[in-house]
Amino acid sequence: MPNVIIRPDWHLAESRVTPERAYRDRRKFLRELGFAGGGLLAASLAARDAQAAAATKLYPAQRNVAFSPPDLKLSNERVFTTYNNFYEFSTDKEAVVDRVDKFVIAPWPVKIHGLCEKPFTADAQELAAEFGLEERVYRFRCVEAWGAVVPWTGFELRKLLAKVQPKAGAKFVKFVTAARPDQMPGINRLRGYPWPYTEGLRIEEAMHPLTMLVTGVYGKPLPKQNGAPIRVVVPWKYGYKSGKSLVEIELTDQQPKTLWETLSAEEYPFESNVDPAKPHPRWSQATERQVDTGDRIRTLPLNGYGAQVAGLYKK
Ligand SMILES: Nc1nc2c(c(=O)[nH]1)N[C@H]1C(S)=C(S)[C@@H](COP(=O)(O)O)O[C@H]1N2
Ligand SMILES: [Mo]
Repeated sequence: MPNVIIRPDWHLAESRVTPERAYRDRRKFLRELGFAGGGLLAASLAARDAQAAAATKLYPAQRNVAFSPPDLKLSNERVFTTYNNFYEFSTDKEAVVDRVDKFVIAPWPVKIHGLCEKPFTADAQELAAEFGLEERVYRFRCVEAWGAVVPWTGFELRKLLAKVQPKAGAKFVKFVTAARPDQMPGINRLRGYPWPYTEGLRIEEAMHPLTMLVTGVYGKPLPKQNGAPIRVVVPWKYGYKSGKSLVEIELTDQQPKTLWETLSAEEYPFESNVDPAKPHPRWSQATERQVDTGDRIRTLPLNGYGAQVAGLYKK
């Protein structure tokens, strides 16, 4: 090995590739978490390690009791985190966890753009540090008639939207998730699917305080199979609205075409609020099987969040 350091193309000073403000915020973030030092940032790989280490300091986050009903009993962590719908890896829920090894989740730039005054791009870790994390215990209801009670760690999406300042014409928020055939073996098996997995909300739904960007679960950073490093969670809608491993959030004036709506609009319409009175074309939605105990419980309208969100749907 010749004793020369070859700088790869990507080795640019961070201050040259990152908008100045984002760069300063990141320095502040690392300093606050005890990873001070300009030299560290210049060495981007070291900074990355530091970020990963710093990230774990953000967990567990304090539980927000106002958003965590005391009567909800958490689903078993091992069961919930190994029973996954993540078709980019596998359609077999119990196999997803064994197929995520090659999935690289850091660094992870997320682009927030579209019809807004202040678009920006920031790493998922920086977003977690900037907006602050809290834990909330939410019900989770998959369209396939299973459910769980999950302690998510994250922050309200509306905080991020406020930062980019949506323009008046912004009526919808589109979520785009990672699609990397080399790291996600399920994509090659479902070639006919309109990848990337995309989802969307009306802007009023996205701005609702219940809608979270989630970076952790069960008091730890999100495991890859649950959508690391950042996903959205919309607890009153069927689980597929909660896109995993987000790379882009776009404000738009058009209702986004979602992956599931494109595949089967009658079965998976855009709105998709949990509704026990409205059966899926192929099965009832009146009850749900709890994923860990196997107990069958009655499904609640708007998944039990009617008091908070019914106002969004007044005609
Ligand atoms: N990118 C992506 N996001 C996704 C999915 C997916 O296949 N790919 N599945 C959805 C469905 S159907 C459900 S029920 C939830 C499952 O999330 P969990 O594995 O964390 O329980 O993720 C949703 N988000
Ligand atoms: Mo689902």
